[in-house]
Amino acid sequence: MDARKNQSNLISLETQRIKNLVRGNGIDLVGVANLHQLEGMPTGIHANSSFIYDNFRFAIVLGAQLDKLGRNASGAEVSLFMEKAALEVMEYLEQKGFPGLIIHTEDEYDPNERLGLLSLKVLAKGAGLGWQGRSLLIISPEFGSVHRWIAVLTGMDLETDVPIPNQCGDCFLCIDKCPSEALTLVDFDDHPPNRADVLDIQKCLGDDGCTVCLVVCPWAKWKK
Ligand code: B12
Ligand code: SF4
Ligand code: SF4
Repeated sequence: MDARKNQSNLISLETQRIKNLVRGNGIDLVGVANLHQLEGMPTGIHANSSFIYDNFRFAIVLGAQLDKLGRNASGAEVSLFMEKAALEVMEYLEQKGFPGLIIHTEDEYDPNERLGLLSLKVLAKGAGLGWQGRSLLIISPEFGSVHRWIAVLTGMDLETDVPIPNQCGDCFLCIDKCPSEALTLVDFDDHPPNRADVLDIQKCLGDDGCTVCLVVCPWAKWKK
């Protein structure tokens, strides 16, 4: 009994240490998701993604508010800032004997289907950092949609966070304001069955810098 309690205290302590390390690097949001509860999520690796689930059990998800480096900072600068914080987590995990794997902010593993190695939105949602809005973006209570995600996968035992229920309510602004009608209204609580039912990736102007669905969200909070 005592051994089990000690083990659970140790897991709690390690989780707090990692979260403090992340926050100490100026990252706004951090949470932990259990990868095995998310098995089956869409991934850019079609052949065999079992190496992910065989080697890693948890995802430490980091979120940075978009204008935290100032209004003039570019997306690339915010990504670099996040990469540095993620690398420090990797270093900590490696010192403890656990290799890590970073899911980078913008990497695409299937550029035709437009899929990342894992969806950072699924990971952020699993880590209790926000819900998947009607725009498919993750909406956090702290900043709404205006943040960027990065994640570090690990085999180290960690305490997981609790997912947040959807709070879009009667709002449909992202769908109404999308300039290219790329978004379709689909009724879902946790997530829609298919991305294509909600978002037409051919019509979306995200590659050209469109952020309308992100900025119109009433939950969006800018720092300055
Ligand atoms: C490729 C890509 C795009 C493509 C495709 C978009 C898409 N929604 O997939 C295009 C070019 C269209 C695009 C556009 C934009 N993007 Co983009 N994009 C990506 C990228 C690199 C991969 C996305 C991916 O793999 N999607 C997989 C799809 C299938 O998953 P999904 O959208 O999460 O939704 C499905 C699943 O999540 C599923 N699901 C949810 N939970 C669960 C749980 C289980 C168990 C299962 C089985 C399924 C499931 O439900 C959905 C339907 O199936 C990510 C980075 C990353 N690695 O995640 C950034 C990312 C998603 N993009 C982002 C942003 C901000 C944008 C834009 C605003 C453009 C911009 N100027 O920045 C627009 C917004 C468009 C929109 N409304 O979604 C941010 C989102 C931040 C946030 N607040 O959530 C990300 C995370 C980049 C980052 N590091 O911050 N993007
Ligand atoms: S990024 Fe622009 S075009 Fe794409 S879904 Fe959002 S509002 Fe529509
Ligand atoms: S704009 Fe409204 S419907 Fe869209 S994600 Fe934000 S709260 Fe949800």
